[in-house]
Formats: sequence, structure tokens, C-alpha cells
Amino acid sequence: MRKKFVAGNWKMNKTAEEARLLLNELIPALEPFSHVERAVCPPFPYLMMVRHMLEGTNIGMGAQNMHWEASGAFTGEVSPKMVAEFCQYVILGHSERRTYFGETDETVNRKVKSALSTGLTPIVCVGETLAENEAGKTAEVVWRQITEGLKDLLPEEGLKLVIAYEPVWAIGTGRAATAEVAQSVHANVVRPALAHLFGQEVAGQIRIQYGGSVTAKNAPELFAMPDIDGALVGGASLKAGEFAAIVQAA
Ligand code: G2H
Repeated sequence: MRKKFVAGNWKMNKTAEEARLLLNELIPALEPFSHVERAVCPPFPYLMMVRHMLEGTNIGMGAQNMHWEASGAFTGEVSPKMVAEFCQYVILGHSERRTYFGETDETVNRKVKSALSTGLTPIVCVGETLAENEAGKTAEVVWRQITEGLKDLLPEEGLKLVIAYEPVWAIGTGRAATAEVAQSVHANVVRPALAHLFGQEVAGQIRIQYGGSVTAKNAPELFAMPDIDGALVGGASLKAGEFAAIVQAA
């Protein structure tokens, strides 16, 4: 049985004060739903503050990115160890990182390996663009992102992963994939690619989140699907009531 996992990706939003106010509302709102694994992923400067605020709760925290190297002359970067001092999770390979910051399957692979060896749980994002979708290339693109991004991992490492299927055309557009479309990609592409890498048994235990315009309205339908094991939520995670309603639906 895969425990549902809902994570809020705040992206580059909120001042420190706004983040504090959001959490003051969010923590009690999420408290009752401990049957769902839940986490927030704030911007780097707020990780320490949010860690303090989450103390004594069972709400987790993730970073939105990290470098693969342990330390060194990498101005502006944050190491896996720095992330692991505060976080349990790290989002890797988000499409915004791939589109605007040149991340590739190869850099995602390096980051995934570093995250795992530092004890972090990577949330690895995959998903096709609109043009790829319209060209009928969804399966090919997602298969490649998974098999290349997770290359050379052992099955026991595979077990520690979370995958987020986020079709790029659905991100921040208000146009979420239908539950049937997301279920079909999860069941027919993502899980078989994981089985190809790690075997059927491990693949059956890895959580696959859906991401892309998830709201309190569409969450129940999405979570009713057998291979949708939670969500990576962007815009709707910036409002306490809406994010709590999404968690409640899981
Ligand atoms: C996809 C998602 C969160 P949104 O990027 O990762 O964002 O829910 O705003 O589409």
C-alpha cells in the first residue's frame, strides 16, 4: 500500500513574513491528516525559519533544487548537505529548472545520486511539453527522462524515490491533465519505466505524484486513480485552505 504524498512547491513566492503567516494557518489545518505524507517546499532563504515552525509537527519540508557537488567554488549554489541539514526532501529536475536553467537528464541523474547518498528523498520531476504531447511523444519523452535521470541506481535506491509526473502544458496554466490521462501515463509509462530499471516489485512501491494545476476541485478525481499517489502542488499550495483541502482529498 503506497501512502499518499502531497507536497507544496512554493516556487519563488512569498516574503519571509508572508511565509510565516501562511504556515501559521497551514500547520493547524494540516494537523488532522496524518494518514497523508505532506510537505512544504519553500525558497532556500526560509528553510531555517520553516524548520523551526514545523518542529513538533509531522509535516515534512523539501528544497526546490540543489547542486550535486558536496562543496566548492560554485557561487550561488546550495549543496546536498546544506539542504539535508533542514530538509527530508528535494525537488529535482522540475520543468522550470529544465526550461530556464539548462537542467538535463544528465544533471538530474547526478543530483539524484547525490541526494540519495546524503539521505535526502528526491522528488524527481518528469513530463512532456505541449509540442511533444501534440506530436504524440509523451511516452518516449517520459521514458527517456526516467531511464536517463535514474540511470545506474540500485533497486534499494529506487525504493527511496518519489516521482512527479508534471506535463509542462499543465503547469500553472489552469489546464490540469484529466485524471484518466494522468493515470494512463503513470500506469503505462512511468511505472513500467521504473520496473525496467528496478524490477516490478520495487516499481510497485514507488510513489508517483501528479503535478500541474492541481486544485481542491480536481484533487479528489485525481487521487481516486490507482496509480496517482499524491500531488506536487504549485499555485494552490500558496493558500492554506486550498492546500489543506487538497491534502484532505488524498
Ligand atoms: C507544477 C506545479 C508544482 P502548479 O509545476 O510543481 O505547479 O500547480 O502551479 O501548476
